[in-house]
Amino acid sequence: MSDIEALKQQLGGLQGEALAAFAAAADLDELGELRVRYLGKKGRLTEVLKGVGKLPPEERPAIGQSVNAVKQALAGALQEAEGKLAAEAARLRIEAERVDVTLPGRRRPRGAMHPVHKGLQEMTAIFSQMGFAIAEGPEIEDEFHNFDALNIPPEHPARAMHDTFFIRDMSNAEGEPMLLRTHTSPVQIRAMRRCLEEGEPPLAIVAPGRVYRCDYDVTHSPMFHQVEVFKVDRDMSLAELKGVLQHFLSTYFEKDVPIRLRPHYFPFTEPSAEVDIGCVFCSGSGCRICKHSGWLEVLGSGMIHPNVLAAVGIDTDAYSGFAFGLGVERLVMLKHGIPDLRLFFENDVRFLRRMGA
Ligand code: 2NL
Repeated sequence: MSDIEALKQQLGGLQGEALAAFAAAADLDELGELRVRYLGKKGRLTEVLKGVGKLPPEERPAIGQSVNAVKQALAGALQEAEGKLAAEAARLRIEAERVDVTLPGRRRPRGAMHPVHKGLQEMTAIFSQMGFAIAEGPEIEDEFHNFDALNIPPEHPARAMHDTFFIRDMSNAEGEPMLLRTHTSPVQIRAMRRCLEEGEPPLAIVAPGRVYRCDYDVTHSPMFHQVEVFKVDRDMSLAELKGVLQHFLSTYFEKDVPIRLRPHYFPFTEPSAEVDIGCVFCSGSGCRICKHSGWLEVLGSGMIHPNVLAAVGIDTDAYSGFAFGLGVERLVMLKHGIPDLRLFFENDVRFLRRMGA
C-alpha cells in the first residue's frame, strides 16, 4: 500500500472513530475532552498531518484536501453533538426546577392575639361604642397621679411598700419618687386635667392598660390589666352608672346577666359599690365557683369622690361623676371558664391554641 493510501485509510478510520465517540459523549465535559483529543494542537489529526509532511510535494495537495474535509466533518459533528447535549442539559435543569402548581401551599405558623389582650380590646370596644373616648398614659407614675389626686392619703395601706413597686434612683421634676402605676386611675386624672385646660366637662373616658402590684400567688400576678371607666357631667347618678354597667356586662358576656351593687369602700368614690353578676356557671342556682351564693364579684365602682374632682380643679357644685375599674384577667377567666390566672402568663401553647391562638 502506498503512503498516500495508508494515510487516507488512517484518515477514514480516524473520522469514523471520532464521529462515534462524539455521538456517544455523555455530557459537554466529555465532549470537550474529545475535541482536544481529536482536533487539539497535539491531537490525532495533527498526528496524521505529520505523515503528510513526509509525502512527496506533488501528492500533498490531494491529501491536504482530505485532511481538511475530515477536519470540517469533525468540527461539524462536534457542533451538532454540543447542541444536542446543551439542549439535553437545559431540559434536565428545567425539569429539576419545574414548579408543581398542584402541590398544596406550605402552611406558615400563624400568630394570634393573647387572650388577655383580646379581652382588653373587646371591653374597650364596648365602651368606645357607648361614646367613651379611649385614653392611655405612662406606666411609670408619680405619687400625685397614682395616689394623692385619688384621695389616697400617705398613710393609706395601699401606699405601703408591699403593694407598690417604687423605682430606685428615679424621681419626677419635683424630686418626688416614681412608681409603677397600681391602677389605671392616673390616666383618668391626666384626662380630667387636660379636659380642664381645654374646656369643661362632660368627659367620658375608658382607660385600658397594664398595672403592677407587688403580689404573687394563685389569684394575683405582679403585672395585670385593668380597664377603668369614668364619666363627669352635670347630674350624674348611680342610675346612669348601673345602666352603663348593665349594658357593658351583658354585651361582654353575650347574655342578659343580672347585676347587683353591694355597698363597699374605695377612697376615690363615695358612695362605693362592688358589682356582682349572676353566676355565669350555674345561672345563679349555686355552685362551687360562686361559693353557692349565685353571684360573682366582677368589679368596683362608685360616684367619684368630691376630693378627687377638686384635686384636678373641677367645680364640685356643678359637676359629679361615676367611675369603675375592673381586672381584665378576672373577666376573661369568667367568660371562658379559665381555672387558673397563671395560665395567662405561662404561654403554654396548648392553652393559647385552645383560646383560639
Ligand atoms: C377595683 C375598683 C375602681 C375607680 C376604680 C376611679 C377613677 C377616678 C375617680 C374615681 Cl379618676 N374612681 N376609679 C372607682 C371605683 C373602683 O376600681 O376593684 N378595680 C379592680
